[in-house]
Amino acid sequence: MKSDAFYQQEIQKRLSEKRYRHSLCVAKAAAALAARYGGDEKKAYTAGLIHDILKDMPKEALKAYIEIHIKDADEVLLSQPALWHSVAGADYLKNELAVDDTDILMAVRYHTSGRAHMSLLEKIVFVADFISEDRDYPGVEEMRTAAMHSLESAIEEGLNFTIRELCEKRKPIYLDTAAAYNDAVMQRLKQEREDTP
Ligand code: DGI
Ligand code: FE
Ligand code: FE
Repeated sequence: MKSDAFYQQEIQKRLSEKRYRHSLCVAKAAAALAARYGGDEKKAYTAGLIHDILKDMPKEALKAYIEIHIKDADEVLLSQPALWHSVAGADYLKNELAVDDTDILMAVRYHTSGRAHMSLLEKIVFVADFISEDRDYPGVEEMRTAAMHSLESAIEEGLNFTIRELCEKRKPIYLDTAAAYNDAVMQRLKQEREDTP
């Protein structure tokens, strides 16, 4: 593993000004969420910093990278360019940029799709990506409020939003995304049952 200063240079080289700024904002938001929820602030900052490292790689190059390096890529993954940068990014960070921390690699790998049973760091990066300072989509304030309440509520809100958007655009739902949504809802229902006297 190299220093944050090294990774900051590496992302600045590869990303547009806007995407570079987004990465710094996600790093900051992730560290703040880690402080709030008892996570590792340093790892959260690093994971946020590097989560979109391949976001600006041309689509054809990303596709080629996936075909060569990601042996278990399924049909949905191969058909959805929006998912490529996270899957390829984690592989690239591990093999080309000396990232050897599995927690961080998993947080990068699943930051777009989510998955069932995410680790604390995965949840933190997933949510930080939705609420970072540079975000200004309609509903971002509700997401920020949810994130202050619990990571799980923010994850459910985020996935609800993403899945509805995918349906509206007639796009497929990656199975990990569906599983992440079910996991969030089932956890909430279980909690609600326990809270009902
Ligand atoms: O890289 P960012 O823009 O910061 O954010 P991100 O990595 O969360 O990417 C968001 C995009 O990913 C958004 O346009 C929706 C898309 N996406 C998320 N889950 C799925 C998905 N696209 C498909 N096709 N299927 C999914 O399950
Ligand atoms: Fe991303
Ligand atoms: Fe991002």
